[in-house]
Amino acid sequence: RPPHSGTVQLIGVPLDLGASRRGVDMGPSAMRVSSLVRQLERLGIVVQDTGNVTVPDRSALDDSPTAFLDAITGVCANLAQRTAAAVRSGVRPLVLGGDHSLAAGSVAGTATALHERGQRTGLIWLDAHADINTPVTSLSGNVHGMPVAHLLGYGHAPLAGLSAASPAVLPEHLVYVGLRDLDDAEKAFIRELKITAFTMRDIDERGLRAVMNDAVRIATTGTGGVHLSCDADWIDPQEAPGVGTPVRGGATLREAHLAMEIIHDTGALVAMDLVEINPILDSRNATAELAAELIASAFGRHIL
Ligand code: 5AB
Ligand code: MN
Ligand code: MN
Ligand code: MN
Repeated sequence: RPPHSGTVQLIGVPLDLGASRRGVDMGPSAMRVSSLVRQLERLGIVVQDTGNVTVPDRSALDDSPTAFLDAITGVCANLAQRTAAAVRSGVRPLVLGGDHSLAAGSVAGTATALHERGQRTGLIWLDAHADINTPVTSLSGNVHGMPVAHLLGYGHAPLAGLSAASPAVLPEHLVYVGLRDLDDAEKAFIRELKITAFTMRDIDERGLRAVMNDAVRIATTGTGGVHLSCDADWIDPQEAPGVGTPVRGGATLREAHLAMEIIHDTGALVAMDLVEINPILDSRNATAELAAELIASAFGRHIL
C-alpha cells in the first residue's frame, strides 16, 4: 500500500460560466462546509486551503462571440499556474469546482509541472459525458462540454495552449470511465483519436474492478503520474442528485468508492478535480458529503 500522508492543497473555483444551468459556482462552498478537511486530516494529510481562484461575473462579460471562452481562459490560466506550482513543490492539488471547463486549466498546470521533469501526464476522466466538443462541434455552446478537446490541443487556441506540455495530454494517456451520454460528434472524435473509453455498459459487463484496472494501466503507462478529473455526474443521480447535468444509469456508491480506492492504490495520483456539484439541486448537502467521502478514498482511506 502506498503511503497516505503528504500535503493536499485545496483550490476552489467558483465557476459557472461554462454551464447553462446556474448554481455550480457554489460547489466550493458546499465542499468546504462538508466533512472533507476532517476526513483528509484523519488520514494524516496536511490540508492547505489556498482559497478561491477569482472568477469574473457574468454581467462583466462583453457580447463578443468568444466572451465566455475568453473569460474561462483567464480563469483557467490562473488555475493552471496554481496547480503547476503545487505539483512542482510536491503538494497535491485538490480542485473544487465549479463547472468542468476548469479542467482545461487544472490539468494543463499538472501537465506543465510533469513536463518540467520530462514526463507526460495520465488523465482519468470519470464522467457521464465525454466533454470533448470543440466550439465548432458543440450543439449547446457550453464550455463545460469542451475541456478534453482543449487538453488534447483542439478548439479555442488560447484555451488549448495553457500548458508547457503542448498538448497537455496525449490521446493514448487519456481514459474515460462511466460514459453514458455522448453527442454524435464526440463519438466520432473519440474513435478518430483512438481514445480508450469505458462506458457504463463496460462496467455492467466486466465489473468496475476489471475496467478500472485497465484504466489505471493506461493512465500510468509512459506517464509521470495521474490527474483524476471527477465529474460528480458519473455517479448515479439517486446517490448524487446535486449535479448540473444528471443522467440516470450511473455508478453506484460502492462502484464509485472502489474506483477511488483502485486509483489510490497505484500511488500515482498527483492531482484531482471534483466538479459539477450544484448545491441548488442538492438535498442537505448530500452530494457534497458523498464527494468528500470519495475524495477520502482517493487519498487513502481504507475500510480496514
Ligand atoms: B459536463 C453536452 N455534451 O456539450 C454538451 O457536465 C453535455 O461537464 C456536456 O460533463 C456536459 O453540452 C458537461 C450535451
Ligand atoms: Mn458530466
Ligand atoms: Mn464533465
Ligand atoms: Mn493506502
